[in-house]
Amino acid sequence: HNQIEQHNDSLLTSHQRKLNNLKADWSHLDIESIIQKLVDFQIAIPSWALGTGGTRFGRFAITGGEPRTIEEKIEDVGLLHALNGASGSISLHIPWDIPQNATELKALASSYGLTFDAVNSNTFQDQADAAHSYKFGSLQNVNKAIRKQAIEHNIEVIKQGVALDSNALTVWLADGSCFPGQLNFRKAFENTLESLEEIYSALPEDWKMFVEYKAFEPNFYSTTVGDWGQSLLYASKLGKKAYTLVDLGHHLPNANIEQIVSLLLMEGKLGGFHFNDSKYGDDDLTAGSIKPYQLFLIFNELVEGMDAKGMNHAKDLGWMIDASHNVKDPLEDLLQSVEAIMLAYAQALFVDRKALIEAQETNDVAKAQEILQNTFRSDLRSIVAEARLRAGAALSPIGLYRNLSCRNNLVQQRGQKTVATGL
Ligand code: PSV
Ligand code: MN
Ligand code: MN
Repeated sequence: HNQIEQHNDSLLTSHQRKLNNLKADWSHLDIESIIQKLVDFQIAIPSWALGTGGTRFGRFAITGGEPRTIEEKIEDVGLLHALNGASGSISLHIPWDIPQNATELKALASSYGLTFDAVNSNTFQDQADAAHSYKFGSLQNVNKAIRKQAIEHNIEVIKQGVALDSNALTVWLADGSCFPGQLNFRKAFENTLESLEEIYSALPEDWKMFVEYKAFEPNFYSTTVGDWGQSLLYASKLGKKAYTLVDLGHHLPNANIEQIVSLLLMEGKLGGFHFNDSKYGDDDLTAGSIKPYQLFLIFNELVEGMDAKGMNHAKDLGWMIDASHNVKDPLEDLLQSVEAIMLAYAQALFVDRKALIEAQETNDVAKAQEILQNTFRSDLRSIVAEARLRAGAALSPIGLYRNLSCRNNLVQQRGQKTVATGL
């Protein structure tokens, strides 16, 4: 903490100057309440993004000091949270993560100010000790015994999550087909729904189930939860605890994600996000690295829609990152993702809503565009930095991470050739 204070002191004068200019330019806004919203906003870090990433063509180790255990993954997220004050939870993927002593893990997490976000089940890979293979799908499988195995795994994940005080299960299925004729779409849907119903009935009262959709990969002819329409269909049939989860990389090219978000919110069925960015497919690149304007437009709909419904921005949806790459230090990569998400949120909070509604009501198209682009093109980084400062975090998270040689320290502690569990 001393190190954070020293770091902040060294940047304070320049920070203050930028912030004051910004406040003067935007004096019509309630800046204090915007800063408070940014302080409250937390984004969950995926446990699987902390170590070696890769593609189906290969995996390259990170620069060393990779977390080997859940405990070390929690330490890494604790470090991120200390630096940016906005990464207050970790999302586990089971069985890539095998939480053994929930009481100890909770104590460790809370010593870093962390909680456990949604737990993820995994029926897209075969486990060494499993009786059945998921080669032809899990919850959709034509074989009831295989469906049962997948259902039981999900129920086990819920139990693990309950012990960790998590309150949501994310179900992403690789289920689908590779070739025409392989699958009866209706039966696959019905089997999947029936399986999800069994999982749903094992959810505690205050839990949510997130049904994540994806248009393609690993199946390339059909995916059984392939788009937001199918996810919404499952979630609607399941009941009020089931929601659609939007992963930004899971759409067909050029999909209007902001419109999807707006309508899911309208229906009360938007559960949350897996943030990442992409140029081609499910690239899982750093959030905001390719299409920052799209990220802003999504947040613009989120703020508009959540305010219309009186929702709490920080608490009422699941905010998660699902991005990882291995040409960067994963911790720096995650700091960049969180920063991009916070910035897009800040930009959306700065939009002149009243003027936008007026422009929309009078079909003043150019004005509407001006309003959105005006905030998007304004440099709001100092507002996000101010939120970090108030949260006791660093004005420049990556700057401090580098100054303190955090990666080197991890290599010293853990060794050069450590390999994280998981993908
Ligand atoms: C699938 O592409 C996905 O987005 C799901 O969320 C999985 O759980 C995650 O990636 C695993 O990498
Ligand atoms: Mn995802
Ligand atoms: Mn994905």
